[in-house]
Amino acid sequence: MRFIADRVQLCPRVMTLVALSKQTCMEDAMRYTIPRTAVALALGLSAVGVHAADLRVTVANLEPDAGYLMVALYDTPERFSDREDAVEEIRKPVRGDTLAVTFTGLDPGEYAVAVFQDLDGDGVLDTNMLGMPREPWGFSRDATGRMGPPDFADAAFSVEDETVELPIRLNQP
Ligand SMILES: [Ca+2]
Repeated sequence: MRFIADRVQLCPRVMTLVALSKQTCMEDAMRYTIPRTAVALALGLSAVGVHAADLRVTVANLEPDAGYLMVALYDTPERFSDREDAVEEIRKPVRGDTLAVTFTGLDPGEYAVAVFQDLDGDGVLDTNMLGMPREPWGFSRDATGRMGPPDFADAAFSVEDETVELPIRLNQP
């Protein structure tokens, strides 16, 4: 609400929140935009009319300040954990031991996330001769498989029309 109040002060000629919903301030149309979610909150609509949602993945137990965090998002059991079939993959340099990434504009549905920390920066999850990870890894709902990745159903969660907060704790090799 503070956010809206600040913008109203910046735009004294804007008299109603309905006007704000047009996402522009009359005086500074190029400089200030109003996020849809802020408008929805201001109007008490709680994201009514917003069909896409965001997914915020917070990954803990990283090896501090080493390599890259790789977060892959999947939406079907058949394609789960094959990175070429991911809906989207985010790569982010690791700073500290906890890191968050956000997938935006997701359609409602069932999703699962696979994560690993690419310590050597070669873009792949290093494994030993038995196929066991040699770099930190994890899945949504902290699911684990026996001799490979878990089933999609064990890692799956629902996305509807509100932001989903997903914590994942990495397993260390
Ligand atoms: Ca690697």
